[in-house]
Amino acid sequence: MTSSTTIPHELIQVLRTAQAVTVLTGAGVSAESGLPTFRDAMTGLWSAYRPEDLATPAAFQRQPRLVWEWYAWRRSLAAQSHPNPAHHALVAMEQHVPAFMLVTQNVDNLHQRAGSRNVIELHGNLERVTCSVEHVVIEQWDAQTGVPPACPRCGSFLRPDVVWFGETLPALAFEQAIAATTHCDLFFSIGTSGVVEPAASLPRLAAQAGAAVVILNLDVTPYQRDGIFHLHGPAGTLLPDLVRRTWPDV
Ligand code: BJW
Repeated sequence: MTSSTTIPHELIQVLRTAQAVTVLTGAGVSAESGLPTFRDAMTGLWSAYRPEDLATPAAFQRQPRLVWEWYAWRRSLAAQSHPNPAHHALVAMEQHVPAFMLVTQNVDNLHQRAGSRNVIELHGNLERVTCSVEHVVIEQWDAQTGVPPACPRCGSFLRPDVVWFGETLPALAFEQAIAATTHCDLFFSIGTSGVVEPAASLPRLAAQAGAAVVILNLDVTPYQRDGIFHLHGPAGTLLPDLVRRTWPDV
């Protein structure tokens, strides 16, 4: 369809009449809140840290203290940040679309804090911790029991409730994401590099199921092909613009 930094009129028409919209988000949506992405060459987390040292079950087994402390730092960064205009625009979009689902890879909780209601967390949420053995969410624990702290039920290490490389995604969340992807008229992929599976396959799945697809990113992404709207620019500018032009009352 088109590749542009301005919003195509055709997209505004499609969004205005869509009955079901599904949005996949990645770290780029939170970049304008001051949170680092993963793969930016200069500022991305993986430019300073190796994923295999921090975001795998083997890393946690080898160096549980290091992994726990890295996630504690990330949790405090997220807690100090605020939702940006991209998060708020998605809240407004949800309020105007009959069936809306937000599928996020982000663990920073900013969509939820902005007020998005139908949110599927594909990669977990930094605000929760689980027992590393029993995998149950633990609400309260004693920080004096060590780093990482001990599970109050069984004494095993606690861990962040996020999905590391080599782990499967939460089954229900993934099923719901597939259903929302294959039953929408319009699918957005926003601020994600589209390299981490299985989330990376969702835009293709949506297109195969007949949805119009929008890829919104600062950069060129793997989905450069015909039949897709490409919006290049910051989500914090383009999304509010799209929402305002689609529903001028906003
Ligand atoms: C902006 C912007 C602005 C910036 N505006 N845009 C099939 C093929 C190959 C490999 C695999 C496969 N299936 C499974 C795998 C293995 C693996 C995988 O995908 N590896 C690839 C990297 C090769 N996947 C898994 O292991 C997954 N599990 C799984 O599939 O289980 C089944 C299975 C197991 C074992 C073997 C086979 C199958 C689990 C993946 C878990 C990912 N976890 C992480 C960490 C979460 C916790 C934490 O936060 O620490 O999730 S990794 C990290 O990447 C994080 C993110 O959610 C995820 C995606 O990153 P995202 O969001 O796309 O960020 P970036 O930085 O990559 O991109 C940001 C984008 O924003 C850029 O494009 C910018 O341009 C843009 N941007 N500012 C608009 N203002």
